[in-house]
Amino acid sequence: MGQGTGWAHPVHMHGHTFYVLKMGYANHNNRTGLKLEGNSDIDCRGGTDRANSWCNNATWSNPAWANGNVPGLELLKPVRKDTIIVPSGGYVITRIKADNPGVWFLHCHIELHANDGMAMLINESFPHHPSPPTDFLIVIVILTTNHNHLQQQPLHQ
Ligand SMILES: [Cu+2]
Repeated sequence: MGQGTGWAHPVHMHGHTFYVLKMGYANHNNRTGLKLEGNSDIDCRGGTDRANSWCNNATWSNPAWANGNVPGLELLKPVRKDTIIVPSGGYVITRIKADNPGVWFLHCHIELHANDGMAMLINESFPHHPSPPTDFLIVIVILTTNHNHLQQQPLHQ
């Protein structure tokens, strides 16, 4: 959406399969197939108009859709997947049954995108994680591209 539009993203989730409840697509020219604008269900916000926004603060255009009150959800026979193509200028609504404790990676399967930050961890196991020891050593790894090597800096808390 917005400035970042142009790519579809094969988003993959570890630890689960998910149910696809709804997909929204960009508006296209029916004759040429060219994309005209992103799906109007999404408000990119971010203090700028849609064309100049990176859509990093998105919400539903219709505030009545908040809290899962989205019309048109397929709740009876949703498709089950572990990867889905999120269309350029569109969106996908999924849900999981949180019955597999762990910290699960959710990411774009285009490696460049995942490395650029299109990835997150979903923690469904907070109650199962012990506290770290008080003398736990934290190591920060800094990857430098100009010298093509790793630097490690130990950091004590
Ligand atoms: Cu991607």
